[in-house]
Amino acid sequence: MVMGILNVTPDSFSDGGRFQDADKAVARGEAMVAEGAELIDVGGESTRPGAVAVDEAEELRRVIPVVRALASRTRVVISVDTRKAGVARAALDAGACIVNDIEAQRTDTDLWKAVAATGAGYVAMHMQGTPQTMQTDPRYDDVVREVTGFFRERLLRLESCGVRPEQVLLDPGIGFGKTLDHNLSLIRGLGVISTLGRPILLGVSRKSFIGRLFGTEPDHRLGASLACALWAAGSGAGVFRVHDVAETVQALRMREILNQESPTR
Ligand code: 8Y7
Repeated sequence: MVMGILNVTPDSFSDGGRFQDADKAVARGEAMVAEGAELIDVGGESTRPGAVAVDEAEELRRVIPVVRALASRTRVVISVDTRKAGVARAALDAGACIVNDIEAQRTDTDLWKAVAATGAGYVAMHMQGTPQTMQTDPRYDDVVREVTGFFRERLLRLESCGVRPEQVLLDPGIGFGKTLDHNLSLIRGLGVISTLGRPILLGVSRKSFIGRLFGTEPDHRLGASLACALWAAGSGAGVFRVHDVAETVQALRMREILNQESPTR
């Protein structure tokens, strides 16, 4: 499945400032649905390395009108990308049904209680550190083992807060407190994470590790983004969080066709 990225932030790195206005954001969301996105991830806080924090009132102001409009105008599954329990609650109330939590290493359980109370989906993303500091010298002994262990422990802790494993998707958090080699190891190691038995969500689209490999700006990283998605689809990733919806849908569909043994048409 393809999850389209809908940033409603003035400072997001690849479509920064273009969809600040709620109407434009909704139109972009509808366009991604037309391109084949089965999920839309709406986010009002930039989490690129070094980005400044957004207060709750501002995040609500950005996100809620867009969630509400998309929920009333489309049947797409809406995910809210937030670290704040208050924003998660309001978005679930406005029609979202998944919380995308880049801070699944959290210690406060408020957001989990909202997920438990509503039965919503929950993306547990691994991050080492915080967006402000995560790219300063991230370290692991064995990144695949550590991230897998983190998920195993989180699933138990989530369950003790009333969030059933069936509600949870796992995401290794490419670029969140990881070097280039850590990112590559995690993509290569998705098969290990998938032994936990939960769906895997992967976000590689236009990320800076691709820029490091090929020396290209974000809007020239599509080839490698697609290659990662296809490769990952073969080792257990089931949901792809992307900017380029039509291209990713087409690539994944082509892979499916080639994997079928009998002729399709
Ligand atoms: C991811 C994400 C971002 C990701 C999940 C970007 C919000 C940076 N990346 N959420 N968010 N997984 N679950 O490049 O990889 O889109 S923001």
